[in-house]
Amino acid sequence: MTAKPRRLVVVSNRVADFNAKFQTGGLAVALGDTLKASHGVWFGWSGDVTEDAVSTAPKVENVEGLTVATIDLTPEEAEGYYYGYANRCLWPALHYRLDLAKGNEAHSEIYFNVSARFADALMPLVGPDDLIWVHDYHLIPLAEELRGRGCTARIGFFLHTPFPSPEIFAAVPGQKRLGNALMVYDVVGFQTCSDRDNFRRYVAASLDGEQLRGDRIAAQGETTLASVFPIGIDATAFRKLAESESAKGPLLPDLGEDMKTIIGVDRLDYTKGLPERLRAFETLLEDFPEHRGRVRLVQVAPPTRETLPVYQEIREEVERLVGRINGRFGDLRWTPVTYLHRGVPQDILTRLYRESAVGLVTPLRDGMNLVAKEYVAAQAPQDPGVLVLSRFAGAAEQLREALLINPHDINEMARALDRALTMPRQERWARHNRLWQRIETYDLDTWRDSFIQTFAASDSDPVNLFPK
Ligand code: GDG
Repeated sequence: MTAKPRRLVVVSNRVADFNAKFQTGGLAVALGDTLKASHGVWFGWSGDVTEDAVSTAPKVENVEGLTVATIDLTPEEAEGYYYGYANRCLWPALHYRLDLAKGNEAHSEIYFNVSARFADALMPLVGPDDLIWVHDYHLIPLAEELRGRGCTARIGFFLHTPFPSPEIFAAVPGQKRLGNALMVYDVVGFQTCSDRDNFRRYVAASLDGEQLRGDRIAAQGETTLASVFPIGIDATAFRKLAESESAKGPLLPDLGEDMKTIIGVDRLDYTKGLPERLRAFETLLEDFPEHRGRVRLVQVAPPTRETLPVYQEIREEVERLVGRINGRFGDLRWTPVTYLHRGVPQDILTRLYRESAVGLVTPLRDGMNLVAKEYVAAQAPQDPGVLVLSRFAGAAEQLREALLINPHDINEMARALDRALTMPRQERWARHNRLWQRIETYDLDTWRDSFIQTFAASDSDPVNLFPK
């Protein structure tokens, strides 16, 4: 049986920057290569804000066979859709922070209208045999808008964030419209079983839906497939990079053989549990004085969404805690916390992971958390470090051999840090081995391919994204 040639069309809030000297985002690499090979399309917001955005045609460029199409947003759209409903209402609510979720009807109207604008611009670029893959919470209404314009292509959606418990989602302003819009997709993909189950329960409770066979659910006259596709990393490439980088010698200043490093890498977002992490490190130094002068925390925290006040507040809190710990415990030789409020290049990051005895990942909620996987992949297999991981990161469903902690329990975290810093090599090795196997098996290619195959599953033909 010959496979029907298919083209992949990826839609996300922003498109990858293909003019950048090197790609840092894993998604850009994984999807970029597939898109180039299938002569696909990547569509999204250019990142530019212009007064006449609505009347301007999309910018279309060709990058090695891939069509990159972008539109600008007006200042009102950027404010209402991106900074407003998406990041001030949906992002906190999806991470269980209803206290921070600011409902604003004007913003949610603009959010829905931006999906309509995306659909207008996308329609001339897509055909009936395309697979349209929409990413993340910014664009939930897109399938509904495309269908309303007569689009018959298959449309799938992947949520990179958690899907919260139904009681939380039911409290999101505009939730019914969102829930109904999700049901229009042919496939709705989640990071974890718990996210999928939350969605199922929400559909049953709030949309009078029902579960059909397997992952298929029905509500409001629509049926969709709600399935789990845990996102991964390019584990082999990461391990290779870490090996070649570590051959360059140590990156961190040599403070003697006894000095161990704990590494944290996170956008400076309130979901990542940074204050809790710093308090746990402080408690470690308080309750386990034997570690004083023998451990340092290196925290890389690049800025994100800085114009929103809640992000300015979290930055101030983090900086206050770093100053307090360093002032309280540091001496002329030893600075307990090294804090970088900026991004570092990929090669440096990989070396930092490799040189650190502990990877500390403490989100209060996280869709998956790729840093956890990258830390594991970067370890020297014979003498690996220990991953300390929040139970509330999606990654905890897969990475069960990490030291799993509750980031709200500062003392438990401090004890886990002590255990990680003193863990015998045999146990480190055994845990790492299992973690590595899972990361290598469920890598980025597996994620992409399993989504794409499921997505086209109702076709009798196998999918062929690479026509001759
Ligand atoms: C969302 C979801 C989900 C960070 N700092 C630097 C740097 N990074 C890279 C990391 C990692 C990526 O950014 C962050 O990914 P995470 O998964 O940890 O978190 P989010 O940004 O919140 O991502 C999340 C993800 O989407 C994918 O579905 O896992 O739950 O929230 O790759 O390495 N990279 C470099 N320098 C830095 O300073 N080079």
